[in-house]
Amino acid sequence: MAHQTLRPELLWLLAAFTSLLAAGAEETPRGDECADLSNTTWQEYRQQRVRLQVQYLLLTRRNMDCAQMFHHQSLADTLQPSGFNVSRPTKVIVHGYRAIGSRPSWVKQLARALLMAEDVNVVVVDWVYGASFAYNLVVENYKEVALQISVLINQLNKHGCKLESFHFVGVSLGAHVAGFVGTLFQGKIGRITGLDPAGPMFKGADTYDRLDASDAQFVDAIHTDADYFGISIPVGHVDFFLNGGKDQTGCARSRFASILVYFPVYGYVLCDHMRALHVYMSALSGSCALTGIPCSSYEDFLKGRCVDCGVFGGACPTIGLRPNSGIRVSPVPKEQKLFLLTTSSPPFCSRHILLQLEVSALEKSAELEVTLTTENQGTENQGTENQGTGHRLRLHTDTTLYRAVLPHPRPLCEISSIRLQNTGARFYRQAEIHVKSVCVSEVPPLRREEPLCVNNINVRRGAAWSHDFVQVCLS
Ligand SMILES: *[C@@H]1O[C@H](CO)[C@@H](O)[C@H](O)[C@H]1NC(C)=O
Ligand SMILES: CC(=O)N[C@H]1CO[C@H](CO)[C@@H](O)[C@@H]1O
Repeated sequence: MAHQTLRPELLWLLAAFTSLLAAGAEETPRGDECADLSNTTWQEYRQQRVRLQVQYLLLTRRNMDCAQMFHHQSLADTLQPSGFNVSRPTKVIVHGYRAIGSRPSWVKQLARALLMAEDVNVVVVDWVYGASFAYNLVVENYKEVALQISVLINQLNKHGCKLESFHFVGVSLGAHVAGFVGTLFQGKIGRITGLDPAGPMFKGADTYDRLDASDAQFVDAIHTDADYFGISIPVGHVDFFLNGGKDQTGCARSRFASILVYFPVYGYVLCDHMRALHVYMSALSGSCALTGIPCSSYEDFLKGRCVDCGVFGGACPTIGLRPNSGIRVSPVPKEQKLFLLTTSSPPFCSRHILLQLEVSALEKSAELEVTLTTENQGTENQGTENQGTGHRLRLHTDTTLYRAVLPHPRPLCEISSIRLQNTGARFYRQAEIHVKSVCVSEVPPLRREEPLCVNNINVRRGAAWSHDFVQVCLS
């Protein structure tokens, strides 16, 4: 495995410091009969050295909020008393690196979201002991954890669970653990979903050592922190890169500043990284579709060069539990990069509006601010950060045609007005922009929906121009 930029001594320091904050954190009261993930402290860790202590929790619709320990022994004769039903598919949740040895607080939420969506067995892999403190040591553990999980899967397989009925959901480093389980079963596992699969020490790794499309019959991944904790390369059949896969809306811009100022608030540093998990949980609730558009790069996507899902026969892949993410072509393409824009809060869904602009040749460069508004402002309390702020488009002297994909919280049919402002108030800027046409349409295109267009407008410097659309949404 290629050892990359991460410095172990830095992580030890981080671990030592954060363990001071660990005591009492993330502890919630619980009934004695319910099992929970382990937690460990720095002291315990030092006394025990690296002990994996992998254990499993089981949740089903019968006990959605009260996990049971799921022992190997309970598999000896019959599974029924445990509540595990071999006729149902099984979701396996694998958490990732735990810097401070605390139990991941999101596990129950994810298990619940999975159970609400489908009547399944949810098995939670608890490897908090092996996953805590020094990242480089944890990375040494992950294959051993995968090996232990494979023993459990083998036993369940003997009891009648088909390999294709298993769906692993791995978060961060957990995605690579799931990937290695997949490798051990020669890709016969049904599905692996990687939620921002870990990047440090994995990006340059051989596909044998990291999650890749050969690890399961279908592998999907969501990328939200590709420039830091996450991996930047596609690792599945489909790879959703949210907002380009690096910086998420509503998360701190400057990593350096966020570490210095908010370091004790661990979650803040991980905002981008954990966004994949939160978006996935939201997608499971099915309140709105998170649809990815295939494109070779984020830049091309933003420039409106990729506007449909022709490669998939027209149906765009969605985040969530649909088989093969909704792809019906066969064979499913590999390492397909998909792009989508999201809002900063649940349910995160954003519409993609394609703006097409044609101007008369300019003598000087210019800047045009485009704002789309929705009539019923009152109903829009979710993800309105793109509302009203406008999108700045740089206009150059050498081109007259512009395309851009903009996020918008509401569908095209609800857009009630478009506003253009010539914001080039500084020197050497075009005084008046003659817009031959400006059109907005939705990406991917909806059937029977014509673009909204306005032709022949002069937009003077400083003064705003706006136009109201009269339209209704067909249900
Ligand atoms: C197991 O699942 C199957 C299929 O969903 C169902 O028909 C059966 O009743 C379940 N068995 C038990 C004991 O719940
Ligand atoms: C840090 C922390 O959460 N410690 C808890 C770990 O779990 C034991 C019992 O399982 C608790 O007693 C600790 O308080």
